Amino acid sequence: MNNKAFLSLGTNIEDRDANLQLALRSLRSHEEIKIEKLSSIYETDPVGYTDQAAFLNMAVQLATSLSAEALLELCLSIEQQLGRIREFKWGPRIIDLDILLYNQDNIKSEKLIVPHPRMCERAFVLIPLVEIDSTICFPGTDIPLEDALSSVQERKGVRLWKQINGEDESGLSGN
Ligand code: PH2
Ligand code: MG
Ligand code: MG
Repeated sequence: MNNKAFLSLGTNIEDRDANLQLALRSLRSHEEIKIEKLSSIYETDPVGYTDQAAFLNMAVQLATSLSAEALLELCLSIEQQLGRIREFKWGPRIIDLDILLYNQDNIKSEKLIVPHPRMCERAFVLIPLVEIDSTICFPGTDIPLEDALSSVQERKGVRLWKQINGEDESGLSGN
């Protein structure tokens, strides 16, 4: 499991908390994934298409032996398992699992772009991510993502919703 990846999870269709927990359970149960850290859960104003319900967003740090492409396939299959249908761009979704970072790799294929192309503009991505690791830099640079966050506008649209203590076992056991 010598690859380090960060995912962003998002949902704005009820039961939002249950959707996050089901996605985490699927990730956790995969043999080639170990969840290393969880952010808190944030309630966030919708970005892009604003006439929709508020999201819950969080970030997850994984160790994995899956390639980035295989991790993407897994994310898509978890989305399907939870009943995600093809909605319109930026519209409401039961669950969205996006790969933010995969090691320090820059990946551009037909299916996958890593680092996630819009991550540095999105407070709902950066705030949970920086909570997990305030030292991570944008791949190929020595620019801390914390710095990117300071220039992002919609930080006030991101509110702490459920505090989680970082380690997978502590915050979420019993769910
Ligand atoms: N995801 C989108 C579009 N807009 N807004 C918030 N607050 N959170 C999201 O996860 C989100 C969004 C498309 O993936
Ligand atoms: Mg997605
Ligand atoms: Mg997304």
